[in-house]
This record gives sequence, C-alpha cells and structure tokens, in this order.
Amino acid sequence: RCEGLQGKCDYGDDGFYMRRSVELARKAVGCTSPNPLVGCVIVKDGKIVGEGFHPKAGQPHAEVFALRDAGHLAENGTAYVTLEPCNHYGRTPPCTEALVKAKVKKVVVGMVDPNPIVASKGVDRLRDAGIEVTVGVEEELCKMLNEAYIHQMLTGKPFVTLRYTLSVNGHLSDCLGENVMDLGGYYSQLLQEYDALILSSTFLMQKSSFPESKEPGANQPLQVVIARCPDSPIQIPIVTTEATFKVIIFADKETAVRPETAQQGVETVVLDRINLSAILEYCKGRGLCSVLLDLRGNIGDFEEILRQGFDQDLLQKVIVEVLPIWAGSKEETLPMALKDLGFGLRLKTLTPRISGKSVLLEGYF
Ligand code: AOF
Ligand code: ZN
Repeated sequence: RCEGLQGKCDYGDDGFYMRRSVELARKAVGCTSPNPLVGCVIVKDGKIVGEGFHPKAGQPHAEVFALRDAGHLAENGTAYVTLEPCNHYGRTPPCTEALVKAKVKKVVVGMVDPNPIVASKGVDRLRDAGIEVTVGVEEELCKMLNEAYIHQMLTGKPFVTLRYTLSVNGHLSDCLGENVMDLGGYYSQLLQEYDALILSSTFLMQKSSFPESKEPGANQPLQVVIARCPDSPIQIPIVTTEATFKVIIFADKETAVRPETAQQGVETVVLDRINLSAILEYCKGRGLCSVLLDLRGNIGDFEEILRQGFDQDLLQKVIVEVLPIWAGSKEETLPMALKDLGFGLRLKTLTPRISGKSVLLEGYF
C-alpha cells in the first residue's frame, strides 16, 4: 500500500523522518486491525534517538514504544508520528499525555486521525500544553498506509479490493494452474496486507490449497469461501489444527452442508442468498477492516456478489495483473468482445507497476 520511500521528498528533514516513521509502521502490516498502522520516531539535535510502531490492537501505541526507546533524550526533542496522537482512553492510555510527560518540544503529524473520538482533539491537546504541532507532512503517504482503516472509520464498512489476472488479449485467468506467472511475489504480499479473502467454491474441492502468504511471520487472512452448489453437498475442507489460517463458508440455502462441519473447525453460515453485505458485516464484527475479492476458480460464484458490489458501492479498489500471454491459440485473433470504452467507469487514481513478468494495474473506483 505504501511504497515510494525512495521517491522525491517535499518536506526536507521533516519528510525524511516521516518516511522513516511510515517504514516502521509497515513492520506490522496485517497485524493491527481494527487499529491503524502507526510509526513514530523521536529526533533530537538532528539524530534519531527513538523509534517505535504499533504492533497489534491492545498493545501500546507507536509513540509509547518510541518514547521508551528514547528515554530521557526525548526531552526537548521532536516526535514524528504518521497518525495524530490519540487523546482518549481506549485499550491503552492517551499518547498525548505520554508526549506531554516526556516534555517533547514539537510533534510532526502525518495525518489527522479520522476516528471521531480523536479527530483533531489530539492535536488540540498538544497545542494547549504548549507543544508546537505541524500537521500534514507526507500526508498522502500516511493516508495510503491506512486506506482500509480510514475507509472503515468514515463509512463503517470494510475496504474491499477486487483482484484478478488477465491475458494481454483480455481473457480472465483461473489462476489455478501453471499459467500463473507471478502469484509468488506481489500476491504473497497482498495476502499479508488483507484481513480476509473471498474465494470461489473451487477451493472447497481442492483440499489444502488455500492461498497462504509466504512472507516471514505473516498473519494469514481469514478465508471466506462462497458455496453455491445446488446439485451436490459441499465438500468441507480438512483444516488441520496446525493451519495458520481460518476458514468460513458462506453457503446459500440450496446448498447442502454436511453436519460435521463444526467439528472440523470450519464455521458455516447459511444465507437465503449469498450476499456481499452479509459477508462484510460478518468481517466487520470480527474487527476485519480489509477484504480481498480474489476472482479466480469458479468465477460464476462472484456474479451476484459483484453486481451487489457495484450497485451498493461496496467496492473501493481494483488490482489487475496482466500477463504477457495471448490466451487460446493463434486462430483466436480478436481480443475480448468490443465495448465502447467512452461509457466506462473511470478509475480515480491508477498506478501501474511491473511485478516479475507481468504488469500490475491498481486503481480506485
Ligand atoms: C496513536 N498511535 O499507534 C495508534 C493509534 O484501543 P486503543 O487504545 O488501541 O485505541 C485505538 C484507537 O487509537 C484507534 O482507533 C485510533 O484512533 C488510535 N490509534 N493512535 O496515537 C497509535 N494505533
Ligand atoms: Zn495513542
């Protein structure tokens, strides 16, 4: 979600220290939901004297770790924080008080906290205590870091990203066979970033093939599997106690579900009709802020869900991987069906990048 630490720096030294704070925050990618990723450095006489990040909800905030690291050197120093320091008692005490107590001279903030309990009150409290505060340094970078947290705070709904793979002639890849060229690199990182994955029923038929992030120590996303199988009972996957991921099946009521599901540690929710809002409600209830709709396998399972996603404005982002493959044979000379693109939905920001041999396009609806 946030690259570009090497990019241009508009804020001089402030920008440099804020980027370092962003880098620290990213150490906890995938571990902090429903809390944000936050990083902090304490600088004194042009040197970093303390560093910290928020590791997990329920644990101390980034500022607390950085202040501990700095010890008495924090006095008269400057704290750089990617997110406005909190001014409330949540699971942990207010960071504003810790900064005041440590007698820092200045606080540089990346972005205001969209959490209505905080929303500028942290900045006000620091200023009231005589601390100089600057807000908005590397703001875009700090916002990118927490796009899911921000969305969830402002709308009360999880942040949903649609992902799929295409050939250069526009065919959707099922990404299940050997034609997947780069599922290793960027995909493994994506899995680490998202709290939940929505998968097609294909994954119920293929035991032990659930996608797992290969990043060291990665938190694995919850595997949400859609089951729409009117003709046969669904196969419940065997999830061993050693599995690092959890599985939940959303089945429609026509689908026969075997009674022993619960015994295998796989939860099943039966709905009248598979419905994206219900899945997102469930995720929200578990403190999961970001959901990756992984369009592969039996893609018919996603038809209804995607229709609801577009109709109800539940989709925020799309990531398309374009493979350097002409799908089919040379006889198949025309790319996918013609459409007048002039009437299409334009994405707000589109970032292209190269990953292995494929091109990745990331944009916002
Ligand atoms: C910060 N620094 O590192 C984080 C902040 O339940 P709590 O005490 O963890 O509070 C959670 C809220 O605190 C969270 O929703 C967000 O507004 C803020 N998170 N604030 O100053 C941090 N993680
Ligand atoms: Zn805090």
